[in-house]
Amino acid sequence: MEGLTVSKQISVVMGSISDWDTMSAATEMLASFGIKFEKKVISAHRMPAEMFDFAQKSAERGIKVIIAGAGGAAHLPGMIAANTTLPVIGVPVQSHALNGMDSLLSIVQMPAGVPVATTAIGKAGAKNAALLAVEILAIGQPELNEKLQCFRREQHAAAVKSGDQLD
Ligand code: RP5
Repeated sequence: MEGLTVSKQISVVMGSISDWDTMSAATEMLASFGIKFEKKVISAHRMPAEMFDFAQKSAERGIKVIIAGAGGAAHLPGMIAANTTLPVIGVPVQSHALNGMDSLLSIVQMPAGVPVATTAIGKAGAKNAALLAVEILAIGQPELNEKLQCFRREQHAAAVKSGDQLD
């Protein structure tokens, strides 16, 4: 029913289906906050026309934040950022050849003027990308902000309780 539809606010894109094992950590985190998201494989090198189209049309589709994961010569986050002013969060996927250092440096070393917020390599980075996206959405959304506060409280309690294992 029109008017009740909540459009997808976050787009999670990855350079290859081989990135899904990492990027699913981001979508699981978004789902835990009840965030509507879309997920896509868009390769900067194998699907360049689709990548440009995606980047240029995301804002008008209602997307608020783009999470882009890629490995190796990881140009996807930077090239998306070059074609939109939406916030782009880049996730370096752990590559086989160089353990993700190639991915990290490809994503983080953006020239001044075209930012990509780069997270850690691998699943921790994918989770944090989702949390960063939620934090951006939560600005001016008290209910979502309260969910973030609750997440931090639970994380704190779990960390404190983990010390019991030392007894
Ligand atoms: C990148 O190349 C992808 O992001 C992926 O991490 C890497 C390898 O892709 P596949 O050869 O596994 O499809 O574009």
